[in-house]
Amino acid sequence: VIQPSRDDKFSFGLWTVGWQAGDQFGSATRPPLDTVEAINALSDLGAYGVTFHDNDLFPFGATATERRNEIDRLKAALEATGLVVPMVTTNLFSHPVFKDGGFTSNDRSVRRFALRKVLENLDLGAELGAEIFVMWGGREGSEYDAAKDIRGALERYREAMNLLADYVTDRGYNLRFAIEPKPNEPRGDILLPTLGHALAFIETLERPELFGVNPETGHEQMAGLNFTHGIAQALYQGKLFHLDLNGQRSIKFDQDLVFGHGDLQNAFSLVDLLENGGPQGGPAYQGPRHFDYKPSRTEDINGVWDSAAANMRTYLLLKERAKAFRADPEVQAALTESRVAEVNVPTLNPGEGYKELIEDRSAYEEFDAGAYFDGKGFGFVRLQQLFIEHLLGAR
Ligand code: GLT
Ligand code: MN
Ligand code: MN
Ligand code: MN
Repeated sequence: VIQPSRDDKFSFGLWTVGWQAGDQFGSATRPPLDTVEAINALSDLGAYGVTFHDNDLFPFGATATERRNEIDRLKAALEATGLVVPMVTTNLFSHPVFKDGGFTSNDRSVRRFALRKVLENLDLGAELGAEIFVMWGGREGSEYDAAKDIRGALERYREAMNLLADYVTDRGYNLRFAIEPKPNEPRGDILLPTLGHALAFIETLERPELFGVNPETGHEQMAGLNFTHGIAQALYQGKLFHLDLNGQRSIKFDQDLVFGHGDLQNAFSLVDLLENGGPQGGPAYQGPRHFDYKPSRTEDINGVWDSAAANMRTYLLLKERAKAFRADPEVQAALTESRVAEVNVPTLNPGEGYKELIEDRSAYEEFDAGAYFDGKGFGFVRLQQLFIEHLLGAR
């Protein structure tokens, strides 16, 4: 039986199950969902954590008393269920004041306001024991090239990140930042549009060690990129601080489907990487398996919980399938045939440099490129068919 448990570390944003399903073309189809009800239901389904924006919990402009009241209700629900808050984030996109961005608005007073809003939310994250602070800059960008000085905006982004890093360091908070890239929507073009842009930007910061990425499946796929490859690079660079799992079918608006309901093959290779890609074949990532999806507009509250359960169930099914894939002797033979492990062998011999390489006649003068490739393939298609057959449960 497939039954999610706390050990699986599944977490959900309150804004996911709580989404009322309004869109650009129509009003909401679901009533608001209370925080405590959401936490109880997610706990019953087997999740271990919840995440939220400040304004998922209390409205923009809430008084100190209203804010405290909602935080206390949240804390009581966490205590009653045993759920934790692994990550917190700030809403710098819903209120009209952020229409040209928070950290990078052309209006300096908006930028100062945004920074204060985030500082206050860092205190809340620390109070709740969160270890990751996500920053999705959905409004940081532009529609028109002449309207935004991109280098100036990146400099302001950097100024903001450096200030926030100073704050958590001085306060002694156990918080690290995860930048969430997205190519577009709501802005025509968003700054730090892909995981690669974010990784490069992080290296310009004063405390780069405090910054990593929070890649979202659909966001990379909206840019036509391979999510599994991106996650592998983030892991390779020690920067996978958190991740947003969901589903997306090709390059189009952000669909936020259930995990696996988009590119299923990519979801399978991702779970295989996360669960079996570690140095000894174990998990390559130990953090929360966080779902950032939107229960479709067609669904009522039962559909909301069905879809929440579907995310976890699909993940666990793929984990089971990935284990079977790895254990299959035919797969192991195909991996050997395809020389998949050979890429881990350094290209140069120990101590070898370009001088020795140039002296090695077998590497070049005597290397028979024609004979080597004549009639000999890598067998990747056979390997891929085995991958598909395991995914289909046919083996
Ligand atoms: C918003 C966005 C998500 C981000 C959230 C974090 S907010 O729903 O579409 O991808 O992860 O700010
Ligand atoms: Mn999304
Ligand atoms: Mn997201
Ligand atoms: Mn989203």
